Amino acid sequence: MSDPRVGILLGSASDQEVMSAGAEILRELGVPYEIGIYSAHRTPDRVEEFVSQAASRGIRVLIAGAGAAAHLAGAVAARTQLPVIGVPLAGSALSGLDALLATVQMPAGFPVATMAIGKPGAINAALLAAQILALHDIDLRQRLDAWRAREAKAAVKASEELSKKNR
Ligand code: RP5
Repeated sequence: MSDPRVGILLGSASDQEVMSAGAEILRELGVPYEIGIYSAHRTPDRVEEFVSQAASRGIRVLIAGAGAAAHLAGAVAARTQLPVIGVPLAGSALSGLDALLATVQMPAGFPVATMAIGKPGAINAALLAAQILALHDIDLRQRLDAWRAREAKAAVKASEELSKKNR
């Protein structure tokens, strides 16, 4: 794959399973990405290093997935003008509501585009990142169209099977 255009940051190794659903979508769409564990509290210097070099390395969108107090996306947004997409993750005693509020409630000035909690959020983050890149990439736009067409076809097929079973 060529140089990464999307950087996916995970707050912890425990976020891997859910966030890899987004990585899979980027792979399907042929969007080069890189993924790594960058904790805002355990390894803040590593976050700083990665984010400060991201734009000059060709990365155009950052996705940050974290759970619990979930300050990762905000910490990333504080350090870059690249668009930052936050994915709040469940797993804590509050099932992701804590992460949702921490991610979505950024004070004015440092936007984080916040997705749904968990796997749907990870998938939508990848699709939104691809859509941002597709603004300047007609081939990617076509691959996104094809992706949506496949989704529509699968929904119609599921509906037909459901009708058949209930005849
Ligand atoms: C957050 O706390 C991580 O993003 C993870 O979702 C949650 C729990 O992390 P671990 O204690 O499993 O490393 O920082």
